[in-house]
Amino acid sequence: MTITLARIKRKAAALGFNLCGVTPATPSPTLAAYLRWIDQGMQGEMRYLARPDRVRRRMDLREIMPGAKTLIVVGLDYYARYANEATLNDPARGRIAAYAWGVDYHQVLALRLEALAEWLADASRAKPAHRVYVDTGAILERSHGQQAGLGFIGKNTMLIHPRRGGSFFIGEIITTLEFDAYDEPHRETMCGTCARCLAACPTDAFPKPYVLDSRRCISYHTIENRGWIDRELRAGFGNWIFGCDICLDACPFQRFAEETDEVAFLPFDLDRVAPLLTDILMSNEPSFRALFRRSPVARAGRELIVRNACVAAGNWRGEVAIPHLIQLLFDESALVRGHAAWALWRTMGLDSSKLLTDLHRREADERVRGEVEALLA
Ligand code: B12
Repeated sequence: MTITLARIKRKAAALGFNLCGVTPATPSPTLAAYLRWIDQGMQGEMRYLARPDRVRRRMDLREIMPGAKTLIVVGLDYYARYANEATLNDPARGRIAAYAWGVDYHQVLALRLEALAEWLADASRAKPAHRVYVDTGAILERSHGQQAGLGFIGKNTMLIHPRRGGSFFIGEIITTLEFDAYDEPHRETMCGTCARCLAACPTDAFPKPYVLDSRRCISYHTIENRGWIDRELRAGFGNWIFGCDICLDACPFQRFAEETDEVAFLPFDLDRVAPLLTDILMSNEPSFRALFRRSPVARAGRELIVRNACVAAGNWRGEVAIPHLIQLLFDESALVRGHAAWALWRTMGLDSSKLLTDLHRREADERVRGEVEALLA
């Protein structure tokens, strides 16, 4: 039996999805842009994005699933109003990007997409093969989303719906089922001359519109980069400790964003949104796990988040952080010791010289020694 677009959209809406579109499983029209991005190394340390097998899959979806005919792309809003801007921007707090305030979206979307795929198999009576993807798949989700009519690609590279903004997750079903009709692609872009997102980025992560250089992006560094954060970039991080919403929030279409109906994405306390930096700086493994229980932040692990909190503390320059930062000069992680040294230098200035000289004297790790030498120079 043929499934009409209206029918699958009704089912997707019944499963809680806010957007749904259907498009042929043809290669993404922005493939060339992706290949240029990889060529220029803009993926940073996210090496999986450049792996030849992953590149091949992006070029031909049948590499993922032989016989793939159709992509069903869905969007699920995560926008929530929890705290006011003053609290979110309080430099004594570490700010978490809104997409990570609730529970992990991968699970929420994947379960619903499986339910949609099951319904599709029953309703079509065709027993199509399918694959469900949320984020982790080797496909250009935003570009396929635009092709399926979900929205346009903004200069900040986000997929944006003209009447709901860009705070929605994307997921898809790749299926062997062929549809009689497909959705029209959305207009490619609606940014016009607006460039607010590009101007708002404090680390200048956009070399040009529609292109994000991960190596300068706060979101990339605070979530994906497990190594040292360039000293030159740190001051631009403000109080972000996990992800960043600046280029998204700067977009005028964000004013249309409505609070999500999805309780799973609503935070249940301020610690999931903007925890006190001192709570993070003084955390050990068990207290870190307790602080971020059931939050996607927990997956990043203590070392990474304490490193990020040191950067935020260096931007805050709050005296109450000093004892915790001094304690972190003895942390077992070199990454943490090095970033704590930077934060102390920013907070205490020359008064930190003795602490840093002592650290240099006892330090075995080359990177930490190099960091201290650069600061004292
Ligand atoms: C790697 C990755 C990141 C990296 C790199 C981001 C990037 N812009 O490339 C980092 C860690 C920085 C990141 C950050 C974020 N991410 Co992310 N990320 C991904 C992932 C896994 C792959 C993206 C990718 O392939 N990038 C390579 C670039 C080249 O491709 P692209 O982003 O699609 O960009 C396209 C446009 O630039 C377009 N293009 C190029 N030139 C031109 C010119 C014109 C005129 C036009 C119209 C288009 C155009 O072509 C490109 C190729 O399709 C996707 C999931 C997926 N599989 O797609 C999620 C995904 C893109 N991320 C998502 C989210 C929510 C975020 C954050 C908002 C999280 C946060 N708050 O911190 C930020 C947003 C930062 C930003 N502005 O992109 C969502 C986006 C949802 C949406 N509505 O757009 C996705 C789709 C995950 C999901 N399933 O929901 N992310």
